[in-house]
Amino acid sequence: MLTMKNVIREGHPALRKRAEEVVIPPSPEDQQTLKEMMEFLLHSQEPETAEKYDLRPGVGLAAPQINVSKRMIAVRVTDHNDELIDIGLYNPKIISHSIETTYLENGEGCLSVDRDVPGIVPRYSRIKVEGVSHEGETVRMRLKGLPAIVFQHEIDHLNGIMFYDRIEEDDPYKQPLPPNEIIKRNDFDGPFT
Ligand code: LHY
Ligand code: NI
Repeated sequence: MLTMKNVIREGHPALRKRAEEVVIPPSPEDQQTLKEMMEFLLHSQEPETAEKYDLRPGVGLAAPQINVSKRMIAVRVTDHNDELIDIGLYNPKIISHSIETTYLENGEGCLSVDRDVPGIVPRYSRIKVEGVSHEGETVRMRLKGLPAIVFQHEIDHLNGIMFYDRIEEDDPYKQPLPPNEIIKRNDFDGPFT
């Protein structure tokens, strides 16, 4: 079982690498890794399990964060219709995106970052992601709101990008252009409300 001990922290070089494509069909080893990543998110969102194993609640995890430099992500987040998006993807890719940008009002955090980094992290409001599901099928997903932000955060990890790289250094609260919507995390259910 994965715990916070398996999550590498900022400063570790693996977080700055471009992760390798996963060969499809995925090997049993890659399948096991992705399964454990999905289980980690589930455990982190169950209060008793999270307390027992001292897990930080999470809605997304990328393989490089457990020191596996491969293009795999797990996401477990509730959308604006209260529908659970619970998915593991190999080789996820943003195939199109809105011009409109968005950001989380209270900023972003990261399971690999043990400090608060305040500021606006501009993200696309809407994205289309293509990838290969845990079941081995090519899937395309249209995402907006918090799920769109989480997928962008996780896909960034596959490219060695940390959320704070996107914060304007000399003016962290500078409003991004063009006009954007602001998302309050508590507009959503889940571990953060
Ligand atoms: N997990 C963060 C988490 O709290 C993802 C996240 C995304 C936080 C967007 C805030 C905004 O679940 C990770 O750091 N995964 O990489
Ligand atoms: Ni992160």
